[in-house]
Amino acid sequence: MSGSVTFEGRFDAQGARFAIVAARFNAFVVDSLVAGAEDALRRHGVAAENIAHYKVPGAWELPLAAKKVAEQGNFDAVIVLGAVIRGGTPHFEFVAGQAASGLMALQQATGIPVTFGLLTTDSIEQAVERSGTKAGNKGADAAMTALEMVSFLRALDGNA
Ligand code: INI
Repeated sequence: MSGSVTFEGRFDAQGARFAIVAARFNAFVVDSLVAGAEDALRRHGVAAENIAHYKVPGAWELPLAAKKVAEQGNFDAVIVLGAVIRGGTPHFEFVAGQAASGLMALQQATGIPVTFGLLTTDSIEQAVERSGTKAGNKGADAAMTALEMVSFLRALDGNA
């Protein structure tokens, strides 16, 4: 008996509300991430009315949109979904890098889980693989992480 205590989340967050903020750019991939996220939440007991969807043009717009949504105070977690696919110019690095750092800064500033379902891939094939084919669905993964983090924060607060 070590007497130690482990705080850990479960995939269960009764009554929690989730925002799914998604980019429209590369919609053929992102729509599958959104569907995967919604499906994961619903199959883990989240009611449809506790899930709200938001869409913005591209990954660059995700941090601002997620910030405004988080600041409304209506959600326990924000799930951010998009796909930045490398092209022949440095554009990819700017968009993906700034989106990632904006989202991390947002999570730290608000204390609300902001999960990172933004694919950053070298090819369209890699993006397709991660949006519901052979490498799983990163939208579903981001949703599961949101669920676990809400539960984790509740455990820390003594409300689990
Ligand atoms: N936005 C994406 O979400 N994915 C991309 O791959 C992408 N590329 O490659 O350009 C992209 N660009 C658009 C960007 O996010 C903004 O919407 C645009 O620059 C206007 O601010």
